[in-house]
Amino acid sequence: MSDKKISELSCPFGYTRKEKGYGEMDDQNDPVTMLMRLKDVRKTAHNWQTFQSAAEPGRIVIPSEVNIRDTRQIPFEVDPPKHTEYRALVEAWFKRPLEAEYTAKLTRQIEKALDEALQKGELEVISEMILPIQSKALTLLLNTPESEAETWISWGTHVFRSEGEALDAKKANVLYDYIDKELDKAAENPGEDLYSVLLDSDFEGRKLTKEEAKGVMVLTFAGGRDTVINALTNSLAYFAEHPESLLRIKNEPEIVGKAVEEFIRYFSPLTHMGRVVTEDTVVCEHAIKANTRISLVWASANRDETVFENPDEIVLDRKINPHVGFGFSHHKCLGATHARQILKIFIQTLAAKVSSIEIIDHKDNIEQLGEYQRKVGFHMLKLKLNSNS
Ligand code: EMZ
Repeated sequence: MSDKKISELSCPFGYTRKEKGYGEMDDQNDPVTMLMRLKDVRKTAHNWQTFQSAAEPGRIVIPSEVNIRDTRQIPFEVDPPKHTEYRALVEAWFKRPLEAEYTAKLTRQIEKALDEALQKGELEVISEMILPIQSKALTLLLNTPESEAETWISWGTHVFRSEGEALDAKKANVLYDYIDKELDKAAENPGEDLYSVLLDSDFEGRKLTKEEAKGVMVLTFAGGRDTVINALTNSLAYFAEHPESLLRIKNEPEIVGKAVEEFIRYFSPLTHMGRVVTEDTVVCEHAIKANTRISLVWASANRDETVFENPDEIVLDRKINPHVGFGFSHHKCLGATHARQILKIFIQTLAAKVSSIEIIDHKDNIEQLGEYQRKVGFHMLKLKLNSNS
């Protein structure tokens, strides 16, 4: 193995970001101009008139999902003013992770997962601990029985692709069919879960349709799966290589909020997100044609050396941290409150229970974006966790 730390995610965009500010890649014959600088990314995210999200469903995602779904994800693939109304319907629900009861349940789930991992000694953390944590936490967000997580765990880490492979329509259908069935059940027999709440929501003087509710549910399942898994796995690898940081969190628990933001900045679980250009325009002195795509490269913006001091280092208690790891402007991540709580409780619990972590084996998960290669996490990570007590 090389000397390079496995938790180090080097930024492949640095040269392009400094030299010209944009890169280019092809994606299934639908090219993308990638915006690399924080300032451009923020400005463009703001301008929904020229850079729209409400294109053909799946097209603003890179790699494009137009061939594997017809359902529009809501509010993600909608523009203002409709976006504002949809968002208002779900905003309060997605803030529930701040409630004491929710936090207590989430803490219990994570404590149990870490206790089990400590008992095992050596384990493959993604399949045996982190995917289960993500899935069980999702039962809290959806307000469904915890046992539902077993089904979601059986799908693996990414709902739209087979492990390490291209988009897989058959696999995606497993999710769509599942959501259809759950929505039918909720329509027939309403409860207190997100499906029922959505179907009972009023929108523009009528109830939300089943297709709209499905759009919210697909987003909730897909958007918060591999992103949360990568954030947790990368953080764990970091603490394996930085026991002094784990000790610091234990001794200075008040910095955990800052540490969470710094991990999101540094690991940037979602590399970029696209927009479709509605009229001929110019970015970074580069002409862009109407109906082509640009992407907002959050991962590059988060390493912008004109904004962040020592951008390629993890500074646990970084003071000024205007990162865009959860996106920016009206489309900023709806699940961010939930994700932050998971990460925060995970780190606190880890610091309380674990003294050191040994790396046994790993297999990197590397994204290929045209000429750029970016490590986003791991396909496999075998660790041994050692108990504090
Ligand atoms: C979409 C996206 C949302 C997409 C905030 O990101 O996440 C991706 O992982 C999904 O594949 O469908 O939900």
